[in-house]
Amino acid sequence: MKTILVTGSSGQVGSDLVAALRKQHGAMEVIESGREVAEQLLPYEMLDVTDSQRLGEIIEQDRVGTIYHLAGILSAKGERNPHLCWNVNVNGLRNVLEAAKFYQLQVFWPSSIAVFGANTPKVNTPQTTIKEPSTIYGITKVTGELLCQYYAHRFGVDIRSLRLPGIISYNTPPGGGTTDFAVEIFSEAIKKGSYTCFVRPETCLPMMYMPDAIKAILDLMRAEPAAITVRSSYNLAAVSFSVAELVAEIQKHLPDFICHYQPDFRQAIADSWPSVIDDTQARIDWGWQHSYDLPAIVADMLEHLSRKLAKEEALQPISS
Ligand code: AKB
Repeated sequence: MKTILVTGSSGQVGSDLVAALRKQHGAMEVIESGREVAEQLLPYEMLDVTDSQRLGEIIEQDRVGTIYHLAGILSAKGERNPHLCWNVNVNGLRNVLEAAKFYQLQVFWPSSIAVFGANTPKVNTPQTTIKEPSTIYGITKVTGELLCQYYAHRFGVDIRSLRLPGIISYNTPPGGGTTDFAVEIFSEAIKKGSYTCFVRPETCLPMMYMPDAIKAILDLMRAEPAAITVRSSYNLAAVSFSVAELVAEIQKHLPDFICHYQPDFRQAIADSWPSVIDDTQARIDWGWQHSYDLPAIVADMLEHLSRKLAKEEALQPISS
């Protein structure tokens, strides 16, 4: 039987996706990979995705049949280090696509709403529209989408992709995105009762709860190849809300919660992205449907995160 390799498996989406894949396929069939030396009981490989030789070795040695290629640098971190962002996001993806062509692998790769820019329609952003991103991250995602489409059409690689919105979750924090505020706000609300947000209250972006994101990835990968009419990347949507709306929803549970605002360079990135995405094509082609709206996300996040933070606090050593 062929195994599944997940790159960037310790990241926000990776950690939840690995758990879902292991439940579905068995713990030993899913191989995590990353750059950290990890003490692991379950299959784990050290991998820098820019190293094509190492990638090939893992594919051969572990009989890999599918790659979920999640390793990448997000928007805010990318602006701090554009060279690293290009190298990891574009050269890493190209290595995966070359390997997929050679070993006939199925591939999932996340694109992002960051492919859009200031000239894109902001509301009901269509599947096919202007893509002129202002960030290096967005540029790597547009390049990646074109590479995916090229490898699918020219070489028959079964590559599937989604333009992910901001993902909200409680297991693993996001690392270096513009939408990170929509995750950080929850732990700060519980721990401190206040949060200083790096974008303005009226900033409205497309968002999705992690269980919906995992369902979308698994549904897309299970769909019949003939149903996949988009080989660049599908628009994918669930909910859109402003920071002020998120704050108001949190205050229904924590009435004393206060949000302060101190916009930084991430405001310009958020302002360049759409606020509502049209994902009709995904709904038609492979039956995409989301489950969580804003009230459901907030209630579930606060419940799980409160439990997690209480457990972490109980495990803290008592200082003398
Ligand atoms: C980011 O903020 O960089 C990501 C994304 C929307 O791609 N969460």
